[in-house]
Amino acid sequence: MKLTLFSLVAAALGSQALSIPYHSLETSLQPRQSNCENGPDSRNCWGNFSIDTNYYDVTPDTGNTVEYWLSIEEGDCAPDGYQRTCMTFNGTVPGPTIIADWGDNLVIHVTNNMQNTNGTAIHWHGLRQQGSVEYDGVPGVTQCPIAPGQSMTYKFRVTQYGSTWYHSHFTLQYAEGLFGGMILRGPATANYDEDLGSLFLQDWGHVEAFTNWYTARKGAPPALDGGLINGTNTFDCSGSTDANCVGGGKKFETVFESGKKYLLRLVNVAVDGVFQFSIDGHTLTVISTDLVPIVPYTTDSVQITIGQRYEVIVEANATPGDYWLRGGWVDTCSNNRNSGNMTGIVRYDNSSTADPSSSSTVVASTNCLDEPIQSLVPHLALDVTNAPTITSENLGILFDSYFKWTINSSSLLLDWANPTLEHILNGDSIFPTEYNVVSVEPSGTDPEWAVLLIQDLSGIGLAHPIHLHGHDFWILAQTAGMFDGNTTAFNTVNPARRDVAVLPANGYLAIAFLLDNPGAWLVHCHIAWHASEGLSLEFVESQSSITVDAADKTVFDDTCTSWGGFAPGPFPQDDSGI
Ligand SMILES: *[C@@H]1O[C@H](CO)[C@@H](O)[C@H](O)[C@H]1NC(C)=O
Ligand SMILES: *[C@@H]1O[C@H](CO)[C@@H](O)[C@H](O)[C@H]1NC(C)=O
Ligand SMILES: *[C@@H]1O[C@H](CO)[C@@H](O)[C@H](O)[C@H]1NC(C)=O
Ligand SMILES: *[C@@H]1O[C@H](CO)[C@@H](O)[C@H](O)[C@H]1NC(C)=O
Ligand SMILES: *[C@@H]1O[C@H](CO)[C@@H](O)[C@H](O)[C@H]1NC(C)=O
Ligand SMILES: *[C@@H]1O[C@H](CO)[C@@H](O)[C@H](O)[C@H]1NC(C)=O
Ligand SMILES: *[C@@H]1O[C@H](CO)[C@@H](O)[C@H](O)[C@H]1NC(C)=O
Ligand SMILES: *[C@@H]1O[C@H](CO)[C@@H](O)[C@H](O)[C@H]1NC(C)=O
Ligand SMILES: [Cu+2]
Repeated sequence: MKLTLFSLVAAALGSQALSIPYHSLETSLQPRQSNCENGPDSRNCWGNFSIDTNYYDVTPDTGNTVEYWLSIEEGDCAPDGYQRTCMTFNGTVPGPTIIADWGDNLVIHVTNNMQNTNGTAIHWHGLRQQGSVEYDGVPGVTQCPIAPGQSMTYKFRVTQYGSTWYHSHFTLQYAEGLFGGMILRGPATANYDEDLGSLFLQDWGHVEAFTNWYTARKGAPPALDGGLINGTNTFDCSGSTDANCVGGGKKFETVFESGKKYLLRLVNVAVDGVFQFSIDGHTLTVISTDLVPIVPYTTDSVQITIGQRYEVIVEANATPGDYWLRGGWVDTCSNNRNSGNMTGIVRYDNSSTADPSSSSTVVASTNCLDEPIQSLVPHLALDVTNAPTITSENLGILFDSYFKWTINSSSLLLDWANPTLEHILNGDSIFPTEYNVVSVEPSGTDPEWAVLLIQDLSGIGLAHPIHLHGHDFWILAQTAGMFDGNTTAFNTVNPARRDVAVLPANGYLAIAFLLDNPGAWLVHCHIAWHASEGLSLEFVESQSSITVDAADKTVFDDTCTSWGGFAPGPFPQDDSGI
C-alpha cells in the first residue's frame, strides 16, 4: 500500500535551461610543470604534473601496475572488546590499505572465501572508472555477484588522486567490516611532513547488521552500541554478564612530534552516523573534499557524512601532552547508545599511557549537513556551463510489507543475476522498472552536462548523503524547502565538487556532472539501511558508446556463469541488492 499522506508534487522542471556563459573545460588546463620532486615543502607537484593539472582530461602514465590480492572472510572479531561475527578483507577491520600513484594501473584480485551463502562485489568508492564501468563493483548493475569460493580480478587506471576507500556493495556487508582504505598518491594544496594514512570513523553494533536489518526494514533503525576510530575502541565490560563482552578493546592512539605537520585522511564508513571530527587543542587545515583538492581552510572541527572524505593537516603546535581526538557524534542524526565514547588519543610522548585531561572548545553541531559550502572551493576551478535539461526526481516512501524509500514512486530492486550492464551489452533499450534507470544522452553541446535534482517529499525529515558513481559532481544547490523551478540561484561558478553530498531534510539537492563517461552509474543514499531500502537510481549514460573489451567481457561473463551455477533459481534476496 502506498502512503498518500505525502502527495508527490510535480516540480514542473521539464526543459529548464541553464544559461551560463560558455566556458570550455580545456581552457582550464595548465601547462605541465617541468620535473619536480614531491616532498614536505612542495606537495603541489608530481613529476611533470601538478595540482593545477586538469585531472578530468589528463592522466600521467607511470607505466606501473600495482597488484593486490584480497581475501573476503567471515569470522569472530572484537574490535572494541565485544565479540561478534564480522566480514573482513584478510581478517582485519579496516582491511589492507591499497596504495597506488596517480597514473598507475591497479589490478586487484578478490576472492570470496566466506562460508555462508553471500555473494559479493567490491566498489572502489569515488573512482570514476573511466572506460571501465565493468569494474565498478555494483552487483546487479555492473556485475553479477562473486559466488562463494570464486574470484574476480578488477582492473582500472588511477586517473584521480587523494583519499578514498573500497567496500563491498553487496547488501549490508560493509557494515560488518568489509572495507579498507585507498590512498592514491599525488599532489596536495598544502604542505605537510608526514602522512599518517587513513582515519576511519565508524559506528558499530554488537548485533550483526544482517540481524539488525530485520528491525531496520520495519522503519526506525535500531540504536547501535558504539563507534570505532580506525577499527578500534574500548567498551565497558565491567559488571557485564554477557559472555561476548570479553573486554580488551583499545583506544586509537597516534604520536605527534612537536613542530611537525601531519596529514590525516578522514573517511566516514558508518552505517548511519554523522561525525564532527576534532582534536582538542589543535586546528585542522582541510585540503580536499572526497577526491577533489580544495583551497585550504582552517577550522576547529570537520563535519563528515557517510562515504565522504576530508584530508586534514594538523600541526603539532600545542603544549606537549595528551589530547583527546574526537570522532564527535552528531547526536541529532545518529542513534547510538554510546556516543560519548567516540574518542582516540594524540600523544606527544610515546611513553605516556595516561588518559588525556584535555577538553573541547568545539561547539557541538546540531545539524546533519555538510561543511559550510562556501568553505569547499576546488583548487582546480571549473564552472558549470550550458547545462541542458534537469532530471528531477522526488524522494518518497512506501510500505510494501516493509518500509521502502522511493525515487519518483519506485523503490530500487535489482536482480543480481541480470545486471544492467548485461542488458546494455545485449542492446536492450528497456530496463526492468525497479532498476530505476534514467537514460542521459549527449545533446551535441560541448561540454556535455547532466543535472539531477532530488526533492525530498517524504516528510520523514532526515538528511541523506547522496553518492554518485562514475563521476565527481558539481553542487548547484543544497537547500531546505521546495525547489520552485527557478534555477537562477544555482551556483555554477566553481561550485563545491565531490562524490557525496547531503540532501537536506525536506529540501533539495541539485548536482551537475559531465557526460564524459559512458556507463551504468548508481546514485544512492549512503546510509546503509536506506540503500537496502531502495533509495537509489541508475544513470545509463551515453548508452550507445558503452563498450567492454573482449577480455573484460570474459571476466564479466565468467562471474555471471559461476553465480548462475551457485544460485540457479530465484535467490532469497531480502533487500534492494545494494
Ligand atoms: C519524476 O516525477 C516528476 C513529477 O511527476 C516529473 O516532473 C519528472 O520528470 C520525473 N522524473 C523522471 C526522470 O521521470
Ligand atoms: C617528464 O617529461 C620529460 C620530458 O618530456 C621526460 O623526459 C620525463 O621522463 C618525464 N618525467 C616523468 C616523471 O614523467
Ligand atoms: C590477503 O590474503 C591473501 C590470502 O591469504 C594473501 O595472498 C594476500 O597477500 C593478502 N593481501 C594483503 C594485501 O595483505
Ligand atoms: C549473507 O550472510 C548473512 C550472515 O551470514 C546472512 O544473514 C544473510 O542472510 C546472507 N544474505 C544473503 C543474500 O545470502
Ligand atoms: C589507520 O589504519 C590504517 C590501516 O590499518 C593504517 O594504514 C593507518 O595508518 C591508520 N591511521 C592512523 C592515523 O594511524
Ligand atoms: C563511556 O562513556 C561513559 C559516559 O560518557 C563513561 O561513563 C564510561 O566510563 C565510558 N566508557 C569507556 C569504556 O570509556
Ligand atoms: C618513542 O620516541 C622516542 C623518541 O622520539 C623514540 O626513540 C622511540 O623509538 C619511540 N618508541 C616507540 C615505541 O615508538
Ligand atoms: C529567481 O530568483 C532570483 C533570485 O535568486 C530572483 O531575482 C528572480 O526574480 C527569480 N525569478 C523568478 C522567475 O522567480
Ligand atoms: Cu538516506
